[in-house]
Amino acid sequence: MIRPILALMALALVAAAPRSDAADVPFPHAPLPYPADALEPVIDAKTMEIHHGRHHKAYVDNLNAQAAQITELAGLSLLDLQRQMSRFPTAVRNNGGGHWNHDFFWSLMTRPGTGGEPSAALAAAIERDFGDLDAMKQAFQQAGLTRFGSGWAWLIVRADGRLAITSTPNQDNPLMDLVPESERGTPILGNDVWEHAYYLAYQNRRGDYLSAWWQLVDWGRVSTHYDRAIADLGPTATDAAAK
Ligand code: MN3
Repeated sequence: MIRPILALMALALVAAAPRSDAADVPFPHAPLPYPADALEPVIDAKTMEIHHGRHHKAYVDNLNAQAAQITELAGLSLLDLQRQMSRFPTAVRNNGGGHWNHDFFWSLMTRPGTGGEPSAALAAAIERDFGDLDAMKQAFQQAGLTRFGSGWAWLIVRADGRLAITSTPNQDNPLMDLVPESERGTPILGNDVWEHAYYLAYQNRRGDYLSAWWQLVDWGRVSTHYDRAIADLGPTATDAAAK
């Protein structure tokens, strides 16, 4: 009779876990915006299923568990949480960052070769700040490649309206108020360089993953993020960047 008892215990554990797929949690876990195999062959379906369904879900479940303990956390939007992260414990930093970073990451990708090109405004800003698109890509890949251990590579709009490449460890991101000033800004593009993002298909070849990943980038989406980041800064920063 041990077997049915164990099964019942397992069911009870499942029922007690925070349900991040439910609509009534402060921080819901949205489904992927495309089928898990949509990004093949650059990112395989199995990697996407594990990455979204287990890694990302764990961040969301943990964040909701913390929101049940910390009342003021449940009242914040995910974006506002990033900007006030220094007020909260490390577990919120890791899981709240992990949730925002992955939501952002899924939204930036689309079927290989269908992501178009940067808008005229973004292309002009890339030329101004990097020389050309290839130079920006090289700098971005270098940031991802040289991030020791786990973390993210980012293309950000800085407070002065200029573009910059940064990298953050773990699940930090450039929105967080506890990230050094030199790394801070509004992300318009980001790539996950944790091994869980690429290891099944690329093993230790992070550089191959980083260079193949460009096939997935939805430049329409990145351009929209750029426009919003510039609009949020207001006309003064745009003028300063143009000089
Ligand atoms: Mn990840």
